[in-house]
Amino acid sequence: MTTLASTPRADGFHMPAEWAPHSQIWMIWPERADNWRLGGKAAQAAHVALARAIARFEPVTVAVSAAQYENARARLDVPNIRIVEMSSDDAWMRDTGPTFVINDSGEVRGVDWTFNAWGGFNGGLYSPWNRDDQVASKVLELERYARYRTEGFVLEGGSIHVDGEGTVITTEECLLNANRNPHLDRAEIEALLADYLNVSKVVWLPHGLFNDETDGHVDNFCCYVRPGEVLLAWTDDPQNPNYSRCQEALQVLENTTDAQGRSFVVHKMPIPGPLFATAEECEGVDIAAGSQHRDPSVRLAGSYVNFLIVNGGIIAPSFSEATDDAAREILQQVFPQHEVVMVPGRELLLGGGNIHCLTQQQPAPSHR
Ligand code: KQY
Repeated sequence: MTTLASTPRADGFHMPAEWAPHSQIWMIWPERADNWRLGGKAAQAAHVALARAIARFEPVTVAVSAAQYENARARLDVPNIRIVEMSSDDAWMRDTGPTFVINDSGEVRGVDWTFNAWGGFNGGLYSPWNRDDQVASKVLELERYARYRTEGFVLEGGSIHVDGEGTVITTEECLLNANRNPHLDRAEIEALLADYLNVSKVVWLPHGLFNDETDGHVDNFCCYVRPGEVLLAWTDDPQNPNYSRCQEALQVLENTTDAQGRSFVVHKMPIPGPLFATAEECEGVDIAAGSQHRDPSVRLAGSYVNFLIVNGGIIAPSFSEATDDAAREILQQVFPQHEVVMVPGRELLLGGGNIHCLTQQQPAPSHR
């Protein structure tokens, strides 16, 4: 595999928006018993439903351990789904997989960010994480794509959203957190985002969603629906712990412009819940040193914003909540050309994230 010493920006590559055409979606089979209850069995069933929903629109590759290979292969026996054997520490392909970049000739490469399990030994979610940190490199090797490695610069794919036209949205809570890159200040981080995503404007939201396990990933809180338009998780309830987070994000978005000088149009998406794990659900998660303790009193960071755009479709989580119908209507309204498909998201949420966190889109190379 070729690892390049230059940067995407220097080489004329940029991260395309999620709505640009894909060649496939990457996922990882969940089996970590100290994260997914009942040895991962409930989450595996949810993954099967998710992968099958995506495969209606585009090919899916699911990375799976040797131990689970036969099981995953049998349960995902669908023509559009490829299974490859790959080691990992958990299933969060958004954060451990590559961020794909493309140039004007349609050539694709990948950025392999340094990964530290969402905070290393300062609030990270598990240890070790070396196999997760190898996932991006393995994906790029399978695809024969050249790799840019940001050795020492920690970033997860769920902490950024781009419009493909020069703007990235992220959160201060995550990227400026001392448990990611304490050796870098805001300006230095902006410079690295400019180099590796090829953006010229960074929009900093102060926080992500309350109690998100990732220190406020933007992909659970605010996302692009098209250039200049975003969907923001929203509550009007001052008692909701997200109230001030929503207000301050809206303030930022209403008082800034993007790389092209556009003001933002902000669509509001209701936050479901409050959602909590049951005592039984918590009981089903293995206890292990260094892993998160599960507690039924801890509010889950459920969000409809954690959806994936696929070729012609929107794959969004449902939570069996009264807000599910409104969420579907909003998604259909902001994506009138896409078919909105909702899949059950509760089991995914119990593991600490949702559909966007668990998937990574690979842009289609264009042959000009
Ligand atoms: O991107 C994400 N939401 C990953 C969260 C990891 C949670 C592990 N319990």
